[in-house]
Amino acid sequence: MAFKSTRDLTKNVGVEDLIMLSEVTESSLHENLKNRYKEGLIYTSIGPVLISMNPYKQLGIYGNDQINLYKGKHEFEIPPHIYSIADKAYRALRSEGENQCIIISGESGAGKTEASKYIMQYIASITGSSAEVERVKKTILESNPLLEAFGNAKTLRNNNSSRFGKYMEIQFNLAGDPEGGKITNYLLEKSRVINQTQGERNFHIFYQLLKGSTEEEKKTYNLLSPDQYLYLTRTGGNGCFNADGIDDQIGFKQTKNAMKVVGIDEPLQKELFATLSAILLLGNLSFNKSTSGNGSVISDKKLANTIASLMGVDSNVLESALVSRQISTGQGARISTYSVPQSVEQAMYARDAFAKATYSKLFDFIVRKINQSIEVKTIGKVIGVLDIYGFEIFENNSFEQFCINYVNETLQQIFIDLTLKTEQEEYVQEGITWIPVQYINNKPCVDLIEKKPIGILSLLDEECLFPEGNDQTMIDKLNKHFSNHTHYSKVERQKNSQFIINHYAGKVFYNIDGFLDKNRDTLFNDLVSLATSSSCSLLVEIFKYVAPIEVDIEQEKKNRDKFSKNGFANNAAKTFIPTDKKRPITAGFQFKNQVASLLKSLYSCSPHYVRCIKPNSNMRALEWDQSKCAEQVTYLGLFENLLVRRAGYCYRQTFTKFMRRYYMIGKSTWPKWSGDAENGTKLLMSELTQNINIKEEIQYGKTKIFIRNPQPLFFLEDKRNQRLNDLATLIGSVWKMYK
Ligand code: AOV
Ligand code: MG
Repeated sequence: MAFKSTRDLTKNVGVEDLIMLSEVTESSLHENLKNRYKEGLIYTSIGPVLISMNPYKQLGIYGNDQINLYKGKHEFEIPPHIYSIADKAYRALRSEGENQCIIISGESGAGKTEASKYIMQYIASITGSSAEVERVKKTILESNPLLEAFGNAKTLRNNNSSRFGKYMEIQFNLAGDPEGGKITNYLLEKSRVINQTQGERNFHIFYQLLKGSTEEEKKTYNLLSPDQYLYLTRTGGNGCFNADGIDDQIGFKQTKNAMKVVGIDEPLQKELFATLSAILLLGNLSFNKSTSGNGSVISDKKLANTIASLMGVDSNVLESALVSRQISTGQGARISTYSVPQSVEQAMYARDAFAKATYSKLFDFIVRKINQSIEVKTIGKVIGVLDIYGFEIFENNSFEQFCINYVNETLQQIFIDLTLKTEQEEYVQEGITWIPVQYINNKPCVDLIEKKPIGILSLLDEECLFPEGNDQTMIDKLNKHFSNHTHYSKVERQKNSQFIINHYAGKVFYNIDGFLDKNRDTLFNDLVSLATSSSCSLLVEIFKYVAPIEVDIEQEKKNRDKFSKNGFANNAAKTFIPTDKKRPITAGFQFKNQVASLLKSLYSCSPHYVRCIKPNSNMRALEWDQSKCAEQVTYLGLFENLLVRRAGYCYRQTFTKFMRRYYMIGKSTWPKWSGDAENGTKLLMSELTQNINIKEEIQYGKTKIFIRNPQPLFFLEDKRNQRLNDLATLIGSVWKMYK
């Protein structure tokens, strides 16, 4: 059986739980992980935290056989596995009746999305099978390929990289079966629609559509070949159309099938594909300087007609929405509107903004469709699985990396907070004495980013409201406010367009270029009206939809008062804070709200952690790059995690379960202990510790025994094995006697 061989191997290859390391050093931690990884043992734990190392090959460790092995088992009975975490969360949900969340973190390509899929697969296969439960499970599972088609892309780091964050909650009924769920998506990297780094691709769906469509579909949607689109080839004419391990034609079939499952029927699919085609064609639309005045005109009217007909809009209206802008002045009855011609650059900007907005609104729409089909009206307990883009340090880090790293910073804070908090709370509850462990607190860094009114995001919003605000004024402001901040550094260079944040995971140089623009996220009203005038119901729907955002006006007003009293940026205070809900919502503001509400959900759950490691940058099977791994071990805080776990008590178990396992090794508790489990445990331990001096290693809580170091545990386990062997020999000889 696969499981047996896994366990046998682990006996020789390091320890399954790092708390069992006899020598607690960083190098022994690395050595242990490395040796296990090389043997294909990709899972190791630190107490309740699961470390998962990407093997970059199929190991045959997932599937029904393994699922059955892990079903209902406690983690100490069985080697660490992603199924074990899933099972633990599910068991806790049922036995404790509390919401659970599984937080998966790690850098790009470390295996987060794969892990989240195994968790879903596990939950789906251990739960019931009424027709409705089956439908819900199928929808949840099929939402994956669909969201991956629209939200994943080949990057230099991962051929199937998630370019959005996802929190998937599954709600269970009283029988413990999934009755529905909800997906929350975070900040899609929509800039990818119009441009990609060399060697990367646009979102998978575009290639699926272009390669997987029938001849007839190609005609219907006016599809070209991938090399004919500027949005797919802008990177120096060196477009990348294929991704190893990804079959776009099969992908297209799966996407269509998944659409059907989540309730996107064929007519709607057609509108969707036509819109995707229009987005791609928009990129080919170019503009000329108009002969009269300083405006611009579309160069290729035929192309404009094709796009307009795919989008169900009037071609002239499309042109005027791109090459001119309506501006309103005055108030009430005296409002007057006039049209401002746009330069060629401005028209191109509007075109790209329109393509990006349409795509990201489509993505949100798909998430809404999935949610509608698994929506539940009742309130039940949930398991949430968080699979969010990992920490990113690129050569050129922009607003997207800033947001991604900000959310990772807050997740790290939760990890520190909750791993230590739960630990400490348990000691208090059980009445155990212990010395609190010091740890690095990254709250100041989170504050630097999100604190109101003087945090980077607030200052950015403020700068976006000044008509004369630009990237340069922004960086001056940052340097002025934060030059003494421990997590901020100024870059003294001739160009001065960068700033540095000292994140928990390392120093990141951010390039300010484009920050204001991306934060403003402007889409001129002309384009919104154009889309809502469409005869295509999909376009109308996605552009009409306004996401509900909780704006805490009262809190903001208070901040404004404090803000003006302190005398900071007084003239900003007049415009900065909304007096009604009409303030333009910036991308940063929206993201910050989403992060806040995510944190609120996570804090209300019992957390489980999966820390993913990417062992090499070449995506090569079972190859271990020492310095890369060491880097990740450091910033995932694994060694610290281990120290905390060790500084406390590495083993804790209820008296009852302890007795169930070890009663056989005590003189007075063998062959049967019928007394109270607490007394039994104490009696057993006092017998065993008569000769060895480990008394100070043990504490008795109210319901549990705590053991500080693993040595006594090894001792207990040895004794138990000895006893089992003796018994086996005894039974064997009795058996022989009878034969
Ligand atoms: P990520 O989600 O952490 O990156 P993925 O889960 O997409 O990373 O994993 C990247 C690739 O590694 C997958 O496509 C698989 O080929 C391989 N892989 C990961 N986990 C396993 C596993 N357990 N067994 C076999 N192969 C695996 V990102 O979304 O880029 O942050 O943004
Ligand atoms: Mg991913």
